[in-house]
Amino acid sequence: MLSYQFLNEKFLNDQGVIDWGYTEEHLAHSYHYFQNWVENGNAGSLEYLKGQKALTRESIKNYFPHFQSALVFLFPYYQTKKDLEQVDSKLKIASYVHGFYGEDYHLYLRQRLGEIKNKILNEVLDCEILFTLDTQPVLERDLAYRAGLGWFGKNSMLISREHGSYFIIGSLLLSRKLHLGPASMGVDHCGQCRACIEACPTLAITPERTIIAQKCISTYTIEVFKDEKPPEGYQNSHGEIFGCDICQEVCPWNVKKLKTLVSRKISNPLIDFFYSQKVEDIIASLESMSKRAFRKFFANTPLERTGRDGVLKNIKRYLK
Ligand code: B12
Ligand code: SF4
Ligand code: SF4
Repeated sequence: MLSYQFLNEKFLNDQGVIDWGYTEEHLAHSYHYFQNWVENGNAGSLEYLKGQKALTRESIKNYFPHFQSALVFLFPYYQTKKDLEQVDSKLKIASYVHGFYGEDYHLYLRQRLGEIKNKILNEVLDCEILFTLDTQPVLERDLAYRAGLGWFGKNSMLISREHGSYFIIGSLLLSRKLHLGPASMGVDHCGQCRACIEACPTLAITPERTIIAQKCISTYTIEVFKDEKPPEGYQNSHGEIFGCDICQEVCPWNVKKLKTLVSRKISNPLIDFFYSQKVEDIIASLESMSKRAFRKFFANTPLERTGRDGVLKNIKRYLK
């Protein structure tokens, strides 16, 4: 891990950071892949990635005109993935959902980034700092690539040789340079491997290292709220009813990482609800819950996004 004056390893570990990098480049290296992806219709129903919003992603300066440098942090959830190996269930919820104590990572990691931001502001005066964590118009995998944190895998994940791909990328954008020097870009370590392409049940992975969003189980189970037909092949999945980890599970870089970890007992309300009841009982519990009660029970978890009907839709469509 890099170390820089006040951003030392101990402080960053306390914030849940496993690795971090620095870049002063505002232009995305892979913007043309993104542009082609949108033009070819592969964004599907993800309207927030199209039109003017797509153009913004070319340069961070379109979002933050005073941009001078970025600190990019990796927040891992691989320990949770390891812990979930002990859980035997017919239905699966993607591991990032449980990775931050079951709390929505947008809320949880925003606070962690806030702590890091405060630390910087105590040391560097006259600095404006914005954060980017998923929902801002920034190509975050590209930003992490520019900061030297990994390469773009064939499954389109940003992969680190040391840590695999089970991490969330969160960044701070600064109006000042910290002069940490240029990062060395990640080199492709996929080689001849095609494990992710072959494992994807809905054939959503393209030869251009991108995903056809409308075929991806993650889109269907998290972003599609109405009871639409699922992508072909969904029934051949492993019961993914919220997000999907399949193309990461088979990746040798994650397999290697998980082998270095020891699994622990894991518990949170989501796990207790979905992994310790029979599927019929889960459906019955959800059907007897009002939408309001669902929102209360799953408050601040990622499941609030789809609501009760969205989760029920996914379970029923999978079982059909
Ligand atoms: C929209 C979105 C989705 C969509 C579309 C995903 C996709 N692959 O396009 C859906 C809903 C399907 C999705 C699913 C998931 N997502 Co998502 N998602 C996003 C979001 C908001 C935008 C991504 C985007 O712009 N996609 C369009 C494609 C074209 O761009 P891209 O994904 O950045 O891919 C780049 C590379 O593929 C590269 N590239 C493409 N071809 C080539 C070829 C070569 C040779 C090279 C060098 C580069 C290259 O160029 C692209 C543009 O920079 C980002 C957050 C953000 N603001 O960036 C999170 C993000 C990508 N998601 C994330 C996560 C964790 C997930 C899931 C694992 C969640 C889950 N378990 O269900 C899955 C993974 C599915 C997958 N294999 O990608 C993380 C990824 C972390 C990582 N290690 O890479 C991000 C970065 C959020 C975050 N802040 O951590 N996601
Ligand atoms: S997340 Fe699942 S459906 Fe989407 S590309 Fe990966 S394996 Fe395929
Ligand atoms: S499974 Fe293989 S091809 Fe796919 S991202 Fe991992 S190393 Fe690359």
